Amino acid sequence: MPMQGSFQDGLEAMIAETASSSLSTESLEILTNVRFAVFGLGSRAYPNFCSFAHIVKRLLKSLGGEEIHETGEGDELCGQESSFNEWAAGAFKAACDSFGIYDVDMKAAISSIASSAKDWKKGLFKLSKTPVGNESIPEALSKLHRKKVVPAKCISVQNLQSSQSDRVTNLVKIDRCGHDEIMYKAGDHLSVYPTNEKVLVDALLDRVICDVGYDDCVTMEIKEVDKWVQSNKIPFVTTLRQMITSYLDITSPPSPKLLAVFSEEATNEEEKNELELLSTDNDKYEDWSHANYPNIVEVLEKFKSVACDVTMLINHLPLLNPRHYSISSSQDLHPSEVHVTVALVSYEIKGNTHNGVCSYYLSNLKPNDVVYCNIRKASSFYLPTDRSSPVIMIGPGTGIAPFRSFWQQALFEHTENKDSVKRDMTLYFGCRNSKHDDIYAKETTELVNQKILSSVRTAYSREENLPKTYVQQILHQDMEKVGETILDKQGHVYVCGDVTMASDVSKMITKILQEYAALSDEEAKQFISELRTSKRYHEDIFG
Ligand code: 2AM
Repeated sequence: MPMQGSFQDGLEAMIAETASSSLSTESLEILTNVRFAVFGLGSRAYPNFCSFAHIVKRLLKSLGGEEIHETGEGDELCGQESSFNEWAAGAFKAACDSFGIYDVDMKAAISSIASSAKDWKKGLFKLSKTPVGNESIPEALSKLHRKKVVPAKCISVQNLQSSQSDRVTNLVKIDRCGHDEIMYKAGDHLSVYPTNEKVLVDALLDRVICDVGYDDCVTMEIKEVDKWVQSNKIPFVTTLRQMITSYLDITSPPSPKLLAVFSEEATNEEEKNELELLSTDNDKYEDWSHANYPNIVEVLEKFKSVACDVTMLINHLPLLNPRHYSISSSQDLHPSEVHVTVALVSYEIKGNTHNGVCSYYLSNLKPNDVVYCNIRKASSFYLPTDRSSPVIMIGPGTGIAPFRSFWQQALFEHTENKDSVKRDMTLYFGCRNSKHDDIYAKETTELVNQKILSSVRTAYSREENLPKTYVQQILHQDMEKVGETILDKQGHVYVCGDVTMASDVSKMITKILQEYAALSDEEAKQFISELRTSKRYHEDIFG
């Protein structure tokens, strides 16, 4: 999204301040006068694509550093891996030139830098059976993700949409089981470590070549010169079934690098050539992976002649990452629980059903099932500490999720001390239809009656006999109140939901400020930029 100078500057100042304040004096000293190159990761669907990388670059330059290779950008929506490979090759060459290193095998070195996986060759990796018992799942997840993961328990899963709706949104209640790692504040995220669908796991196990049993305790080893050592990829004892169920991502489309290995291992010439083309032609790869979003099982089903050694797969598959959900409960109100609101993702591509890994996993949980989780802290998406600051919450669809934690928190505050200042909280919600997906209508009506919520304004986009309405139109209808809250009462604005909605809402608030206070377009944008910098305009956005 093109950014206005003023807004960009405000944002940069904020991120730069965070970056430098997070670095200790010693680390700043270490980073003085270094030769460096930066590569940023991000998604072009979001504003401020790769901003952080450019800010780090400027910070290092301001500390006297010399940038030896142009900053690279990797867009997760398109060609991230190939952008990185190209950048890494250039950065490595620049580093060799800069440090006067001439006697290196440039091609081999670049190929090993530009790949997260070690090159797989027959005989270089093996799975060894071991009498040692398996690592426990939370310990294993903690090692893989370098953050303590703990076992919680499912209390209930309740579909909030009507039974006639063709979509599912679940309220999932989880027992924290007393773990400190699941202590949270309203606004934080719950990170859930899901498992892959059993049908996919079984299909993959049936397809791979391996000489150990699926349920044998094994370690993955790699040959280094003349001895076998444990591979870093899965650095503990586990079973093949467990690896594929809990630790490896088997649903994202295979990377070009893995397709290149498949091409080498295909015995059918046509398949070999097609795989080679996909692995080397970035445009073809992007078209193919966007059109089909094929998982590894579908790819191996299509390319039947590929001899798929299981160690090759383990080496190349990415880790199964946790999914982060805005928390929908207040820990003060429910000390032993944490709730999330999750839309079930399920769609068909060319006759194949694809389910979202974690939404499907959560949807199928039964009471008492173990769920591995921890907390991801919000950067500033918290209720104002000053309870007299009015709050505007904007969250269509599952964007409403964190606001349930806010109103529960307000309810707790009021129950705890009836004389304390009551917050002024207005909710702007959007859904298709009052009958099917007005998911928290009953709860919020009750809270309005109790005067915990000042008002709830709902935009119905597909209501019978009513024009299509989005939250931003209702915000415009409420211009006086919105303008007054933001400009005159030092209020806070919270927006949660998808990136397009968040951008449309931000434009509408700019327009409202212009009309309410007779500001120019530039002045209104500048004002929003200041709101963000002063942490009065908060966004929790997902793709
Ligand atoms: P729609 O599906 O009818 O287009 C929750 O998803 C609600 O947000 C739905 O009512 C959806 O409407 C609506 N929505 C979709 N795009 C939006 C946007 N850009 N801004 C605001 N609301 C949007």
